[in-house]
Amino acid sequence: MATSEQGIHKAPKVLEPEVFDLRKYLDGSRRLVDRALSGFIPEESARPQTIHQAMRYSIFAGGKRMRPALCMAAAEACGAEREPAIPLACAMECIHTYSLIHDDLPSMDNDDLRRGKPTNHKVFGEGVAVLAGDALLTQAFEIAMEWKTTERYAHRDVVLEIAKAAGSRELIAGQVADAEAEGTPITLAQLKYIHECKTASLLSCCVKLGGMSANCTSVHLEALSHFGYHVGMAFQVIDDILDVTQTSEQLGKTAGKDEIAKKATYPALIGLQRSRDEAAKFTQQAFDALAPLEDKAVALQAIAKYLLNRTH
Ligand code: GRG
Repeated sequence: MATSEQGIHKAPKVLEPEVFDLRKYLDGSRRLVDRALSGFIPEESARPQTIHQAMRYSIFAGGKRMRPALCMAAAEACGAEREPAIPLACAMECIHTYSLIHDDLPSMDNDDLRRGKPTNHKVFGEGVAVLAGDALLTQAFEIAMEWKTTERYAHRDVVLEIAKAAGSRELIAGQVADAEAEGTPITLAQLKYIHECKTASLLSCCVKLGGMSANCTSVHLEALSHFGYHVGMAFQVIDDILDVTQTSEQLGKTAGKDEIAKKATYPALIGLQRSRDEAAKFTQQAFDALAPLEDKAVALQAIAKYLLNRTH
């Protein structure tokens, strides 16, 4: 019989909602990660109080916690429990939250609303918001060092993954290219590059870290990397769509900003329906990438499906 290691795989099974309770699963992941984050990030009373209040304000402002959920689900897909992946899941949520704080700054997108609350700089001032972002980025690496190494992966491997995904060739590259493209006509290929850097890299990193914390094989790591990339692309295309179709109340952040800022987005370039088709195509590619993991990837499949159909 053909095995995963030989590179011939069964197609992933189609999930039936009754066999997997995603709501319950995501609530469980959120509880695990929130409890751990609360222990990892200094208390509000720690000196100097302002910076710790600002860090905790944004990290506990009510984000969807999709990146930690994907990280932990990837660990399960490789045969481990969620728990060993928790430090890496928390580290990635810190990096994500830092990127949102900085993205909202007056010198960037200048936004007033995030996660349904006033943005960090609106509450703490611009200087503290910059520092809260910096501190969360640094905190991520401190937290990553709490992770227990496995036979195949050392701290060096996970730190390198995180640093690359958050660095000037990926996350920061996306932000720079995005800012430079504002108000200028760009091609779909250029937009795809922005989305890959700004969103898909970080999501792919989360999923790979989950696999690493389960001591996954290189075949599985490659599969997870492809899955994360395609889920990330679908996620950002859907984010573009929601900016046009939903209200600020529904999103917890200012809706319609892309059009006002003359940002290139999938709907602006190819229209809403084709954008929906593209998001569905990326999600299908994500499902296909899971084939080597066979039927252990139920949670990853369910999350990918949920992200395609999300409304906020
Ligand atoms: C270094 C000054 C400086 C800035 C860096 C890299 C960067 C700022 C910003 C990029 C961040 C960005 C807005 C990426 C887009 C990804 C995206 C759709 C984020 C929203 O993710 P959700 O919907 O948010 O998961 P929640 O709040 O639910 O966690």
